[in-house]
Amino acid sequence: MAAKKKPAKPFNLTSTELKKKIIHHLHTTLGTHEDKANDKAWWNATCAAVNELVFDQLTNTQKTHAKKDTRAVNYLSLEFLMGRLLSNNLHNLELFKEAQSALKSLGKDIYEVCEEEPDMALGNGGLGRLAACFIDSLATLDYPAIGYGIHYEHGLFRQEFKDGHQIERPDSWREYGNPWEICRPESVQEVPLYGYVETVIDDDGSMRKVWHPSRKLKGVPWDIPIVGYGAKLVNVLRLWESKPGEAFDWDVFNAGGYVDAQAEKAQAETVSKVLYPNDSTPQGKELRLIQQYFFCACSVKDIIRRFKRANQDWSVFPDKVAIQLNDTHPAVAVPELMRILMDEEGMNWQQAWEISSQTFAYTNHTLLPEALENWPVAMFEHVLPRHLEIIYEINRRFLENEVEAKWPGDDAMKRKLSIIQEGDERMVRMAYLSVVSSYKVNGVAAIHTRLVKKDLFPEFNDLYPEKIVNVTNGVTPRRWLKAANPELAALYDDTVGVDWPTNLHKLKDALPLADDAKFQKKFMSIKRKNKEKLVTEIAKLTGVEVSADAIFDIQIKRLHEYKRQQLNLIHILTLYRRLLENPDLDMVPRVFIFGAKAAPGYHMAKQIIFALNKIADKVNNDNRIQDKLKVVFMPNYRVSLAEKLIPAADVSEQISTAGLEASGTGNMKLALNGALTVGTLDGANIEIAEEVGDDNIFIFGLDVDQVEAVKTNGYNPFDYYYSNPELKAVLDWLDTDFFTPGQPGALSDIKKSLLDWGDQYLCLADYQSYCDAQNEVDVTYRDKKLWAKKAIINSATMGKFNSDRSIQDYVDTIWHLEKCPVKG
Ligand code: GL9
Repeated sequence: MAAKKKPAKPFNLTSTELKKKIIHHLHTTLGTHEDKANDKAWWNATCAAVNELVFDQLTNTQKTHAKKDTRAVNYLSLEFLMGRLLSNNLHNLELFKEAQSALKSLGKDIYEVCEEEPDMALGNGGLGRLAACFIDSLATLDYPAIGYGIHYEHGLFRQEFKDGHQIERPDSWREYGNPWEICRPESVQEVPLYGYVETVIDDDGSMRKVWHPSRKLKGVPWDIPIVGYGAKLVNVLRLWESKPGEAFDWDVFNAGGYVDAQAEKAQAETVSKVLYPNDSTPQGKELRLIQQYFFCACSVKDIIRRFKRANQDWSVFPDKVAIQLNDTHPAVAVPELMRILMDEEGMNWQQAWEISSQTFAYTNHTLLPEALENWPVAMFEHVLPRHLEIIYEINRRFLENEVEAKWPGDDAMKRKLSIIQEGDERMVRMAYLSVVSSYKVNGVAAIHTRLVKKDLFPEFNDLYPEKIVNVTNGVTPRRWLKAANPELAALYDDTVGVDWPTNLHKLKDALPLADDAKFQKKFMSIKRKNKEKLVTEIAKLTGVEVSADAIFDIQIKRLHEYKRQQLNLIHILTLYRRLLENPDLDMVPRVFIFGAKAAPGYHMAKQIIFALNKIADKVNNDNRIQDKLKVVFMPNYRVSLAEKLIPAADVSEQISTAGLEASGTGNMKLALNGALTVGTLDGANIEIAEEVGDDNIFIFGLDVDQVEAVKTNGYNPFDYYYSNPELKAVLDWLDTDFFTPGQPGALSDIKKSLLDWGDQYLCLADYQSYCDAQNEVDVTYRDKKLWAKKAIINSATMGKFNSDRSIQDYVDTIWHLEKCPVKG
């Protein structure tokens, strides 16, 4: 199959021209020269050279969008997990090769230069990374869009291990500045907080509410250009930094109250200081609510400012503006818009609600009950008194009109659906507020959406039968294949043509070659090279020596009991035990690789990390087992590390309890890079299985219906413990001091959680089935040709999981945007 001719590049820059630009910036922007510059300076100079092109195109885009005033989506998210930008921007500008040879001629290796970039880790995990993939796709597809978030000074903590325990260290991604961002002081916004609400009766007898806030913050916007693939369009990610507002007491400062004034300043700046590191369990902390309100208030005002530039007629607001709530975190934007429309623009409730309820849409990302955000009413009232009033009124009208009409006289139903949860401590249910106030609600994978309708919001689904829709997640193939796995990308270029990065279904054209010995060899030798690179990285980061001949079996994701790293752990112990009993056991050598951060306050998650580290110590240093088993826990898992791990994976672990992983996105990235999934019928695994076919995935364990049945019938983990001697032996091992010499019981909590504490996530119920699936992996891997075929099929059938497809689904079912291309 011949490769297609490449379309014209967005910038026709030769490597010599690019080199000139880099040197120019080294001299004039960095104030250094070739003999003195370190890699950091070269990185900065290369970024500056890239920015010359990007900023121009950003200005073009903004001019075009302002002139055409087309409908845009505003993606509100407390998290954007961007990772590094240089390599990605170079790929999207189609200048990576040119930059590579420019730097090479300067004696620099582009990959080493790219390593200088700190990750922009302004997110916790899947939800934040999804937002990053989505803004890439929006720009690539020529849709007008803005991402709004917080300019955290410290992103997700840096993880270190001390004696096997996780230690959290501050992340300072922009300690020495960040070349990608532009401060926009001309678009600063003011954010009121606290205080009280006054009811004013005007002369004509009408009533008005006036909020008298007692504090004001200032929101300073920082813009990060988002370059679409082909660089036709450059959208922005606008991140707000908090500063003391105008009300800041300069008089106190001048009167000698230097320390007090500084303290107040520090408090204001605290709001955007740090990302909350919680994965799925919100903390009811006042600062978190203030963070949410702070960025929503700034963003809503900014949206209105942009709207007013071209419009006088408020009724067209919902035609021009879509606001997507990335989970309930930005839900306070709803009462904020209502407040502005009524209290500042003078609309009545009807008019304001008409606009607001046609503007917002909400994405639900999880069914975990503990993840649903509920704010104490008392705290809400203290911080946002006017917003609480508005929420009460939204609730009153919802209950008295809609719920009453559907279930007349049913007070139990009203209590059940009320946005305000009654009880000892009254709570605002942010998910209910979001559902009531949005014109569409979506889940993130087919099964997840089904469960959102059936279990999470069944009454809302009866009340609004068209409202809940599915948009299955996706990942950007530019970062996760083209940039992360350049050799596989080049193989696809040669095999299916060069337009797969925007039309991932094209990879299917490689399917007829899945059986072709020559193609298999090429495909697997790329995998081999990626594994060898990872071998070096593992040695560098952990000191553990592993062989690229082994199966690389990878589980990378946040550490959470529902994701069941502990199930992986007990299977590893099972293999270890078998090997100790029979060192000549015939098994394909396996390296189990983990990457995961635990929420700092999540005890069991931290215990699991500790246990895996201790088991790794023991296993990796046990000569008896002849290197057949290795365990590696890579510290500080993050986007840039994922980019090294994913291309080197043979096996992808996606083993959550069925019904609990809303979608997953790592599952898509790993399969796209030719890993075979060992997984449950959960989240997007189900859709992955549909694409690759049942023969090309190792499915095990209970499905959603069986999980439900087991739970209703009364699950008893001891039944499995007593009936499975191998399982019993492995769990009992955790009570000894075998892995923690001198500290018996140091790993006992894991056993307890799987037995005494009820094994909430049904690890023991799925244990045997998991071991069997893992045995299948071993058997299959021995047949090199068969494995290669399956790996190729996995990669080549991932077209559906392109985030461009997700975005097009959002556009078709929720946002209804029109493309607005920009000329160069
Ligand atoms: C998550 C889900 O748990 C994932 O299954 C899903 O793929 C992503 C994106 O939709 O959203 N919801 C959630 O709260 N997180 C997710 O990853 N958590 C984090 O981002 C830490």
